[in-house]
Amino acid sequence: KILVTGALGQIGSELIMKLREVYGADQVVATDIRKKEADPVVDSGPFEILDVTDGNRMFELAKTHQVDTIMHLAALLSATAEAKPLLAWNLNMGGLVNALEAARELNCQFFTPSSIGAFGPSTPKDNTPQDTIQRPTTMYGVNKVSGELLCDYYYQKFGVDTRGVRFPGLISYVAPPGGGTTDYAVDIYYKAILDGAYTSYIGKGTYMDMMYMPDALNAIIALMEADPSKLIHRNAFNVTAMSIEPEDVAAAIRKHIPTFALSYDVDPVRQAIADSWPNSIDATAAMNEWGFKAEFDLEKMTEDMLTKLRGKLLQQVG
Ligand code: VAH
Repeated sequence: KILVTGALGQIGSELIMKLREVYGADQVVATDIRKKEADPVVDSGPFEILDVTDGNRMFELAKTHQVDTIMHLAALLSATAEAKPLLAWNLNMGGLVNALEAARELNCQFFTPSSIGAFGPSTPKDNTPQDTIQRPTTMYGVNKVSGELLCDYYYQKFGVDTRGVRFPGLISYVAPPGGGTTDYAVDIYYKAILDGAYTSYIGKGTYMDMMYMPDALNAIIALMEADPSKLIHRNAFNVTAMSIEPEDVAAAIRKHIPTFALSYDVDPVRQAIADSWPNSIDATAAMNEWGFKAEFDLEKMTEDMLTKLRGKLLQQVG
């Protein structure tokens, strides 16, 4: 059985449905700080209210449901964390240590995502290696590097089977992301359909790694099911599907919406975060150690995003 925190977030809202499809609805306990009415995550299987800073309740829920795996997703993303750094430290690190302690005490396998945000300005920017300098200059990045080290510590010191990936920007159409830097690459698709135009807060020529959500979900399952004897690394593997900048996304959209117009109104805060991150990362270790493979490139992702969003948005517009 799997307990997932942050089940109503951008990753959680799709990971829950995927895990329930693969392992059975009753095998996946979704938790989040609040309950959403008439939400597929809440209605398709076990759901519990959990504030991850409450270690006792985390332990009690994991024990009661007799879970053998904890997937810890609840966290504040980069832009929000930069606006509220102390809250981010307390929630991101307090939640993580609570989840790791529950996994240690109950002998659970453990997953939590790191991010390309775990790299900083002194990290090699192009084809960033798996093992390299990590001196991030954002609170989110400090949280992610600390989290990688803490998860490796729990593996080395206590034998907890911790595994993680450094996610690039994730693009999806189910739950709108909240408070990220890469979210321009999600917003652009929504606005392409609703307005035929988008004003990007990330500047022209700003390359970042991205991945379509279906590839992210498959990566989590592939890593967690991988043969542990083959894992040289654990926390956390570089994974990516593409390195793109706003103009690339606009060009892909124009293949479907020829009149799509992209303009810029750069947000200095999120631009500074993006500029401190790699342009492209190297995912060779993930490919070699557990067969990571992304199926969606920019063209394929754009086609699927626009198709799925048209259905979703025009249904809402009625
Ligand atoms: C963010 N979407 O922008 C997240 C992610 C690599 C980006 O960490 O903060």
